[in-house]
Amino acid sequence: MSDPTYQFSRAITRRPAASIVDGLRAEDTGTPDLAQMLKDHARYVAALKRTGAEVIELPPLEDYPDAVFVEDTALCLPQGAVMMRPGAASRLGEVAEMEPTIRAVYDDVRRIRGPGHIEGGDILVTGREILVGRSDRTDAAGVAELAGIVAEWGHDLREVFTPPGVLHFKTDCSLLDGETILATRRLDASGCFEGYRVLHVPEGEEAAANSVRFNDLVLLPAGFARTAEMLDKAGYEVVEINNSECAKLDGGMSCLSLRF
Ligand code: CIR
Repeated sequence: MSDPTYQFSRAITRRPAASIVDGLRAEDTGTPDLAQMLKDHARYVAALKRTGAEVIELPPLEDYPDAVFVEDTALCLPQGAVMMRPGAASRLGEVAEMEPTIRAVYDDVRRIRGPGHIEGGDILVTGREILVGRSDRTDAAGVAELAGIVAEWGHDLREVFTPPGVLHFKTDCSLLDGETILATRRLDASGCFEGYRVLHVPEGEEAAANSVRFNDLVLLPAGFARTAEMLDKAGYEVVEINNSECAKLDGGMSCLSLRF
């Protein structure tokens, strides 16, 4: 039987726009290079397709510099999809840009209407529940509104906390299978993964925690040899993808797609 937490037949991505240089970032570590980002993005899309999935590739949106990070605009579940309400004001308009694509593939589409905020990067769907990390982008009202919607579809939602200074909950963790999570020690120390099997990214490789399990592959940002080796030894098929340019904007592997 297929496991909806990591087995997907489709994904949605959006090509980065030239305006990516204006993307949000916590700290300035240099201007992202669009040409390099486009190459990395193409490799990312190719890896998704390699698993046999269909990838809906959306065109760049110059008006929204962060629109390449599509994950933050929606939550895709087997029963339906929920349009998010980003906490970053400059990203609110990305949701309306995504909605027609979601409506084309889902019959049941709900919306977070507010006043709360919530971004997809703070949501980890596991085999037993939906974990949502409160963060600077996701507040209690946003979590509560989502909890009400997913309860109708039979999902338990648990509110957890993104560590201070970390953009999103999934900046520090990813799902490897329904019961296994790749996480930083700092996030696991909060106790939010009790009862799960947790693999810790080695010290100094915290940025590798934002990976994505997509069918048979784990897409891992390149340059984290010890994490790659650990996952390989644990039996996962790892594909390393350069993430240097998205990393300048606090983005990683999960942010670049919606998967369903
Ligand atoms: C932002 O600050 O919103 C973007 N520069 C990065 C978003 C990354 N998205 C994600 O982790 N899901």
